[in-house]
Amino acid sequence: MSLNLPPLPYEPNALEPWIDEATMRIHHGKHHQAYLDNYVKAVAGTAIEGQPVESVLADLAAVPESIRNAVRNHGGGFVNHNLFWQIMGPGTPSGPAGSLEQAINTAFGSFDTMRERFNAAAMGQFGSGWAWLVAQPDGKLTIYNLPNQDSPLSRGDRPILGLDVWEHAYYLKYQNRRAEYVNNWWNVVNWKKAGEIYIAG
Ligand code: MN3
Repeated sequence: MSLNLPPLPYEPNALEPWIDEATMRIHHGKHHQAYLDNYVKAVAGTAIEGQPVESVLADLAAVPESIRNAVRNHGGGFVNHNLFWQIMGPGTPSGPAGSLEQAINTAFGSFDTMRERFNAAAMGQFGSGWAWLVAQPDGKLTIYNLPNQDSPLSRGDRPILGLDVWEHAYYLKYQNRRAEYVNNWWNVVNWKKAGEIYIAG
């Protein structure tokens, strides 16, 4: 099995003005590509080469210790960004619908509360990492942040929404203004796709 960088599902300028074209090009073409290249390099010739990256991340303890950190960082970076591009899009509906909306109301009381808690997770991540809305094994939603490229899959959870708060995700446009980036990001969340990912679980 060979791994390829999935193309962006829209043009690199499609998320303007919220996420700028230059950031999208570098983020996808350089950063995401580098996670993939480094993952492929790390697993080459090992027992986990050819396994789905998601399954590998779901059982890091089974990964040989000599490459475990590389797999966690670069494999995580690869699948996290695969999701990130998908759950964004231009001209998307402004909020969740259907079962995802119901699950959000059940877990958080309201969409607004969910969004506040997600923003707090994104702002509370010290240094590089991600904010996550995940489905736990029982289907219930929860929110947390994880450092670096750690994947919710490694905790047994299924990511529904993830927001990259590494500086490479926003620094060209927003510099140190992470809060502005986080708030603006909601304008490009693809709720249709997020709903499909939730249901597919
Ligand atoms: Mn990134």
